[in-house]
Amino acid sequence: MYSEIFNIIRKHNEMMRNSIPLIASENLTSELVRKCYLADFGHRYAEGKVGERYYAGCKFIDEVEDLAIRLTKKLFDAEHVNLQPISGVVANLAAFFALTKPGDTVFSISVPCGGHISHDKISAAGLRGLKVVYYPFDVKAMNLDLPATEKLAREVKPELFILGSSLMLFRQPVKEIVEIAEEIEAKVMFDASHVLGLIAGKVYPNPMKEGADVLTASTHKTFFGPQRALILSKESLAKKIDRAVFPGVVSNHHLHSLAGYAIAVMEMLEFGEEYAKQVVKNAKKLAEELYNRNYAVLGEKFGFTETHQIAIDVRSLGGGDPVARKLEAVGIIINKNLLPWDPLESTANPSGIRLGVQEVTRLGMKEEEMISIAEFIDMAIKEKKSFEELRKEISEFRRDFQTVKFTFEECNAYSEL
Ligand code: DSN
Repeated sequence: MYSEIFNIIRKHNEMMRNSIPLIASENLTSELVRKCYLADFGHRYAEGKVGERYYAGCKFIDEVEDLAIRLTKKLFDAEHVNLQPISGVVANLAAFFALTKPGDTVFSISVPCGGHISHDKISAAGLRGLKVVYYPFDVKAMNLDLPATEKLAREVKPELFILGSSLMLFRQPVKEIVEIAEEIEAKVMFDASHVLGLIAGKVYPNPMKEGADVLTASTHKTFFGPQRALILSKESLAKKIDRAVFPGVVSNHHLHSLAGYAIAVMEMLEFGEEYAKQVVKNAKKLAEELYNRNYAVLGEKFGFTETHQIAIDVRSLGGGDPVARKLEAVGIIINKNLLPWDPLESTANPSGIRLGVQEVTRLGMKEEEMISIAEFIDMAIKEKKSFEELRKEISEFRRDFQTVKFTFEECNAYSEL
């Protein structure tokens, strides 16, 4: 019976090895990171802080967590680091517990404008009992409407400003929001899940250096880590953050991925700048190539993107759902995405699609390959060739890109069982 599971995994690996992976929240880990998954750590418990555990047997887990904290501090020049949240939503929930009380008001970017669900009432912000007010949003600039935000903030006086999004094409005005926050004695939190690797690679400004109080992030989108999360904060908030994480929202943290995370930080320290630069170059190139093929790529006036992401309005092509399905049929994996004018009810078939180039960049692709990807996307959407033919061509195209780069020991991207 168990072999059935392995067969399914093999089929999945086979599918991914022959596809063009463009989901903006995913990435590949190196062999070194993956090896750590199999260590005994994953069978153990390590509640509490390094050196103050509630379980015996944590001596070596302490050494790894302590090293991972020190490396993370170095990478982000951070005052305080907590590596125990097991996911981005859990990190956000902990930050809300540390920074707010029930009934407080927060400013959030709405989900159609790119905000993450955990910043909203239906998820973590709602669980903490927070009142959510949406930032005024400038759709053309795909960014906050700063003058309108300033005016609204003085009227509403929120306790917390939440920045960072799931659809984030451009740099958000952290410094300017910090100035407003200081004036009304509010805090600023930046959810860097999507751009953590770009911050590490110094192509996206570090929000903590711009005055944010707290940074939360998952570690596996543009970052090289396995799936987990972290919180950086000012030293003055360290106790509150640590208490909110444990015993607040985490008991044991996920030790199977702790050592792999430490390796990912080392990879970022060594290769992060080169990788992040290439990610942004690739995103700009792919956006430009699609725009030149008459796709309604957002952010044209601002160079399309400053991150790993591209957003396209595909209403004229039937909407995000049929477009994503067509692309999946030829092996191009993307997600349908709400765009700012979409009502929440349109999630089944929103106006847009979102593409991310971080994973193909980690596979070694550069600008030249972005031209090929744009051509494949165009041929699939406009059905210029049969899906079968395109699937074969994409598979052939992928043959030269099977190895995880920007690591100490390059490895096959999809390990065989
Ligand atoms: N919202 C998911 C994404 O950006 O794909 C992450 O939680």
